[in-house]
Amino acid sequence: MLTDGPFYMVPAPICAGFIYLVRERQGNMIQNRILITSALPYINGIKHLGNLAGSMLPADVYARYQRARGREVLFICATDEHGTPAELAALGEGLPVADYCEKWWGVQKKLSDGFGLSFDHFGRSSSAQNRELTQHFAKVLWENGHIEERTTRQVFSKAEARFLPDRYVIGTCPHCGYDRAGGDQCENCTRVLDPADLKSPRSALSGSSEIEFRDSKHLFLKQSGFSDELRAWINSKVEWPQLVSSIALKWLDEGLQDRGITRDLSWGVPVNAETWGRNPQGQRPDVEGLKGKVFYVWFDAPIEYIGATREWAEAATGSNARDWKSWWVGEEAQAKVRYVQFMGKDNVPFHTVGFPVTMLGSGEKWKLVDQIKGFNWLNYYSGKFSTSQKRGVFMDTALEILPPDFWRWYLTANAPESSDASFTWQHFSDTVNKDLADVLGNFVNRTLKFTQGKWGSVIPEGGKLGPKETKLTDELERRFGLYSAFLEDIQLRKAAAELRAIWVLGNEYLADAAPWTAIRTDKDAAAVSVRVAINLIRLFAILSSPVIPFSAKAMADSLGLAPDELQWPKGKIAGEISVLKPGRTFEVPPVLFAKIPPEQVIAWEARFGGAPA
Ligand code: B3M
Ligand code: ZN
Repeated sequence: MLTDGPFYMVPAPICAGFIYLVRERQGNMIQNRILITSALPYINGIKHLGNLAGSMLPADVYARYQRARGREVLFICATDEHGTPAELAALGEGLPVADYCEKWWGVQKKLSDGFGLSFDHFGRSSSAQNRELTQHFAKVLWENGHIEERTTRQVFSKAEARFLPDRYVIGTCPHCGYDRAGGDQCENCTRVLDPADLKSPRSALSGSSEIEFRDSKHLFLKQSGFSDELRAWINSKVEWPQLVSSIALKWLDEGLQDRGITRDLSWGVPVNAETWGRNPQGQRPDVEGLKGKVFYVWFDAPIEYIGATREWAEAATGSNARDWKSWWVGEEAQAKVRYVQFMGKDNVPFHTVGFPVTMLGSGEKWKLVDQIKGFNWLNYYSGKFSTSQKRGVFMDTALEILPPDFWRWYLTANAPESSDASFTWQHFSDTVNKDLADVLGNFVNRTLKFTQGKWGSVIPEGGKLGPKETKLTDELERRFGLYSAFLEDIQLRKAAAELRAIWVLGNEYLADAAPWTAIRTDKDAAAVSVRVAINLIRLFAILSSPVIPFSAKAMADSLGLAPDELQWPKGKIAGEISVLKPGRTFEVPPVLFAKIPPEQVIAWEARFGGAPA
């Protein structure tokens, strides 16, 4: 089913059967460079497991898989640093906002390393590269006539003596009636809003409804003119998950609104209208009126995907020189790059409308996204994880209490793909105890311990492969095909289920071959089965590496595997069970996955709060 060539077939399960989609082709071109971006975590504070599960982790699993397949991958992430929340959080910590961002970038970088998130670059949206790109896009959009100046009424809070950014105005959503809708977006119905749309507006900072609208000059991106082009583009993306296309199309169906892209703030990318030329109507921008404004955080944040690529390229020197443009712009990028984005569902509109309009309106050949993997919410029990209320498990505490692979496994196997998912401590411990400790860990440890006890730390010789092994490799072949196909198609729950089923095959094989019994009567038969089982450990290390890279490495290290012995299977799986030959030594690793005892679950429930009352 899968081939190593540039074309491969992806089974997409529909009803009872499969349809096969051919990937990596666009026209006659082969897209064999894979650009992967994860939604950019906002700078303020430590991200919770829901953030991790809905963008960074799945993007990492996919990046690791694609690298394992030998494809050229560029995996980009960054902190999203502009906007009022950063300003306010910095104020709260008594730090200048630039220092605040520097500090929290460091914290987030360390945590993402701790989880094994294998970004090629983890950048910062406040970088010089992003500033320059953002200003470039604004200039060409203006000169092409896609940006318009408008005098808008802005919310001014008398109590705070400042303009209030959109999301710090809350009120009742005009569409669904939710009474805590933000001035930028209603979190209940996901519609994008303008503060002026809200009924009964008030300040989210002080609660004061003593607010007034004042005139202020702002720039608007004329998205409405792109409706038809966007609709045709979205409709051409037959492989987008339904969650993503339906959100994208809902926006178009409601009629695209032009979007304000500047703010009355001090922290952000400055609007430098003095460098802009005339628009098609021959007008110059109102340089005076735009002085002191910055671009809206959602205008510069997606541009940071490009900015971070440039940061990555410019960090390399000499013979390591890297080129960012070939990933992002021009004929080569269009032809050879497959661009995949990962994000939570609330971020979809900005990636299917705002960012594409920025790129298309530039008139330059920027690379648009090919596939968007959107996620539903991971809830904590039946409520939301909440950064502001500190509800749920956060990336730092998660790593303090357990190794990263426990989280990586659970969050992949329970990815909130087709609907929202819920984290509970009981479900978490049941999952990792069963899948990781009982199935995988147990297989590795008992295989190596038994072998060591009978033959020493050496793969034994003797015996021949027979029908048991044929049955095993036939089943492995089938499951391996499905596993690869689900990873290719970014269906993570299904991929994890196949990986677990592959581990189970190892245990079933051992139970069937029962070397501990066979050894009494037929030492050769016992030798064959432990040799095969040790080869399965190697295969499991390779196949598990996208999801649980740390444990995969521990398994590989116990067998002393060299990089060329850790290649993703290319030919028939049958060949994979005889790679490690008799005479080769190994070490028994320390217990790979310690079980979580029931009393620990109770203790964590008490510490982190269980079901909301
Ligand atoms: N920073 C996610 C959020 O804060 C946002 C993603 C930006 S992706 C360009 O909701
Ligand atoms: Zn609403």
